[in-house]
Amino acid sequence: SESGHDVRTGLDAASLSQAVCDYLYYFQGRHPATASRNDFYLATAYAVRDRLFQRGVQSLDALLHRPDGRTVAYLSAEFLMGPQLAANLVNLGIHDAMREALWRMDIRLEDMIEHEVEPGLGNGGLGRLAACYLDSLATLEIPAIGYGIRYEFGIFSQQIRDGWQVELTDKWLHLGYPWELARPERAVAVRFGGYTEPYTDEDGRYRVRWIPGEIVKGVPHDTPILGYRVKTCNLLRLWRAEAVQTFDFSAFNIGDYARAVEEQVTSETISKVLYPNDASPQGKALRLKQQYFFVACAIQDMLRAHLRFGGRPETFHKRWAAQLNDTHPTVAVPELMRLLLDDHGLEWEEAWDVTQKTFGYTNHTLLPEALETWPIDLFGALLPRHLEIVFEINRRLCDGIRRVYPGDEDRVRRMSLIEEQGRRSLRMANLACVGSHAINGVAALHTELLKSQVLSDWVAMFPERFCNVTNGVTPRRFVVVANPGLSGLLDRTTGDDWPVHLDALRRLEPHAEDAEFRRRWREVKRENKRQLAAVIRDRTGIAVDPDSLFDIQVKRIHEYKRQHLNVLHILTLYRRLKQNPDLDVVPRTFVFGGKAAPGYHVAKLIIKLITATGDLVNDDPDVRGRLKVVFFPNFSVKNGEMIYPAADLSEQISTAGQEASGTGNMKFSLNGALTIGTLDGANIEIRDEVGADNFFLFGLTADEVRSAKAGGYHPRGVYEQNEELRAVVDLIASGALAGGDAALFRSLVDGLLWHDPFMVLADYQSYVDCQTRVAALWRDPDAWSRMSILNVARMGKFSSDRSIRDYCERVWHVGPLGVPTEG
Ligand code: DL6
Repeated sequence: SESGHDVRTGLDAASLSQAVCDYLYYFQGRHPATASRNDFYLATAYAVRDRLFQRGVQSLDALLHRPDGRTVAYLSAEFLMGPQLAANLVNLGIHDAMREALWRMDIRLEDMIEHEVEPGLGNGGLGRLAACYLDSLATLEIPAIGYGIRYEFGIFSQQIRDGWQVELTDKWLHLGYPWELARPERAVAVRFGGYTEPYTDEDGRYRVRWIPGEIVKGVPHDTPILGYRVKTCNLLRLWRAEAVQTFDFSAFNIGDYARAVEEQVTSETISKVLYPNDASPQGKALRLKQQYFFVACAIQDMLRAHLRFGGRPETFHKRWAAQLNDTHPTVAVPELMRLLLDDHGLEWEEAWDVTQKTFGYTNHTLLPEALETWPIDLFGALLPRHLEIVFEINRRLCDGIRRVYPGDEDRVRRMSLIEEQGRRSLRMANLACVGSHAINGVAALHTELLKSQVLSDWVAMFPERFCNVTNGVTPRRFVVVANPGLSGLLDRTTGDDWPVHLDALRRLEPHAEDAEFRRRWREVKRENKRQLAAVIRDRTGIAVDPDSLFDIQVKRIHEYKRQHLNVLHILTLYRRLKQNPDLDVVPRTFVFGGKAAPGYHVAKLIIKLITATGDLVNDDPDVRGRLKVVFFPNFSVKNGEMIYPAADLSEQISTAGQEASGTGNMKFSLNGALTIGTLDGANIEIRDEVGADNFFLFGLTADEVRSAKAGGYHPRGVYEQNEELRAVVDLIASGALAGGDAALFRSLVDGLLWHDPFMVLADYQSYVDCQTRVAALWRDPDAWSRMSILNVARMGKFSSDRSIRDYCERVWHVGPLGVPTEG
């Protein structure tokens, strides 16, 4: 109310202003006159959080009153949530009210938003997808909890020094993280190591108990996840590892202070840091400990809730639908079995039925190095009881295979949960497949390749388990929050329901023919580019022209994503200009961003190649500023929100068959960028939707890549037969980009010439030709805008709301639960 009484719940500027003031005074002990920017940011966040928790309590209450529905548990080692303030204001519908509230205190909301540090608890696509899905689950009013790890240090923060990536520790908790609430009273115990022993229970049944060697406490930290303009507020519950006994007084009393805190230090190590590898897991014991830690916490939490509300162990699956986000949480399968068998006394068949009905498994990559395996000795030492259960699952699985395929021992070997070659190891993807009732890939092509290649044996035996769910992204964060200019224009043109009915953007189509509308469309883009140019100037010192074509590739740095193919094109243009400085080229700003795994040398060298290309090109007098190459440091969700809206051209140029889906491709297109891309991942479906005429396609197909490789691909031959390619590769090899040091990029060049596993040279000419078509279209601004408008108009399919509806229907069999208005 205007009187300011609704200090915890009011949504008007007066209440909000009062709430922020109260927090400053009574929670932080600050006077507005002396409060720092961080003080104001925290007070603002707390005021918003009150309104979230109010809805969270109501949502839980609604759930309690209808205890028969299923709740989704999204199990994920990564959640890349991004900044929370602006997104929560938008979802609450109080962005303007809060701006006004702060303005009354002489504070700019933009400064608060800018000040926020994001929790980088993920590497890339997989973690960000989990965050988009939480947003959609809440928006669709589906009861859900995201379970994961509260890493003290998330993904490293990236600096560029002398053109190289330098990793700094991420300090997201440094100034306090106001969005979460620790719930120490909800802590659970997690056991590791030790041994098992058989015993006979009072009914004379054979049972097993696990005597652990170590016990760690998992403390939940809850972040409320509010849907867009609905009352449903779900939870992200991240677990922090702590010592059970934080202080060993017996050790302390005899003066051994160091040993007294030792247990605490080792326990807390579990949730200390996110492994910064995007697609190739390190077989580190600590990583397995992390995986079991959060999964054990989650399953205990789920089982506790189920039993508390009157459920029985054998109906667990009727309450919970649990999704395995890749294989990282797969130890949940033997963990649920263990609890049902050992703690609740179910028979094997019954426990297995419950387990399979509970889990679904999403695969996110075909890269062979990403298929997780754990050495049996390591797994058994850490989880001795789980290993026994895995062996029994495997025994039954192999028996089943032999029944269906008598004599086919090769098949048994391939499908076995245990890899017997070399160091015996446990194949997590096979465990996920056998333990789940549903298995899905993340785009149509990816699912097809999974079915025909990596998991073909599983398809043959369990065809009914397989389905596709193409990824999606949340239009709230990636358009409403990130691109207010475009959002306003869309609201005015199509009505304001598109953030929750993205198909409504189809209404834009007729406006593509309206010259005045196209002019306004360009104005929005131009303003976004102007803003990005200012930030680029600020962070890199490079001046770029907002009127040039912004050609952008932001994503993890990986050979299969082929940032170096992009560089070959840039150097091609550069050489043409050197040969003829008067050549009429389209002025372009090439922006790259993305992190390389710290141990991935080639990826780090590619970053150096990009920055070296910038050094060569940016100030060359012959170029006359027409080409600029920028490496935007520390790509993150927050930086992405600035970058996607400013793009003209989206680079989605992975080798066909390699990118499972991609989601950046969707974020760009939704913000009006045109895509240059291969027939890979979700690019294929994007092109199907926007129309082949509105998509710049190049390169080999996945089939062609396979046959080219089977037929003996000779990249050296491609190089020798293409004069321009040869000149560009020679330029890199010459040391001209490395101050004359011909050795610097030698390994990269040799890799391309002699192996080129990702077909960079094979796709070079097709890519360069396609870029020529891009340039030609750019010269016709009306044609470009028309295409850009049609791209946005036809992106409805790629809302994560659609993906979540698909999961609900095909995998989880759950429906929405509305929260009553009065609660
Ligand atoms: O499904 C989300 C995302 C896809 O869009 C990307 O194509 C894919 O590379 C990514 N995978 C990972 C690494 N996964 N593992 N394991 O992030 O998933």
